[in-house]
Amino acid sequence: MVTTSSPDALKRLAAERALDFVDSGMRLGLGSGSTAAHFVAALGAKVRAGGLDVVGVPTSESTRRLAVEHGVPLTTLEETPELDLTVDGADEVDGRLRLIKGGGGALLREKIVAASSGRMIVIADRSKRVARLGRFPLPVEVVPFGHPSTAVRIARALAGIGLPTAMRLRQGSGDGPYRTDGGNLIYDCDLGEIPDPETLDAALSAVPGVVEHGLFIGLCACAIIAGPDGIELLE
Ligand code: ABF
Repeated sequence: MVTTSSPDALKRLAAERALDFVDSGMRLGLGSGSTAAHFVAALGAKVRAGGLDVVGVPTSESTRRLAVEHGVPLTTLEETPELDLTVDGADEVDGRLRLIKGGGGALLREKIVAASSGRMIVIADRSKRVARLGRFPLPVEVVPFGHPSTAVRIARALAGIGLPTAMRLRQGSGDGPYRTDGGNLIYDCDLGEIPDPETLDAALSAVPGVVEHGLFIGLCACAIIAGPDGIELLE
């Protein structure tokens, strides 16, 4: 039975609240994952009812399909390089609105779309709110070329700032490794706790072969966190 405190009901609650931040004429970034899917569905319902004139840039192929299904008009960053607002989920959110994202594998497009937006709002249930980032394995997206060698250099970069070096190449649902929408691979890093996300951000970004990582710092302006006792807005 779905109650108002089931994780999915809380995700829907946060997603529906995000509609309050959407105005007609906006160019939107559409996030990925189950929370963002609730937002796309709610947005589509409002568009179809004739109450909202917006265009969206999806952050993944699955969100693109969902947006089409729900009647959300789409554009691309090629046609529309600057967006007004992105609404997306997250795997972890700390009190300074720093995020871990990429559990769903869409981190590269999610970061490009968020960075192209005037504002990014994260929607999440309370389980995503953490005091310190890092319990969720940090996804690091790498190009396939020479990836075991890139993994060695990621481990060195982690060790260089005193972090654990355990990581796993993400596996796909069939044979072989998981492939992102861009055809890249993901290493999930078990860091436990990240004392200094900014230093880690810089260290990972400096590794040749790393395309992107799941730390989102300075991108999120507001988080809508839904818990059994109501909604908390972090700004
Ligand atoms: C996307 O979906 C990702 O960045 C994150 O990994 C995931 C969150 O998933 P869910 O909303 O399904 O919990 O936002």
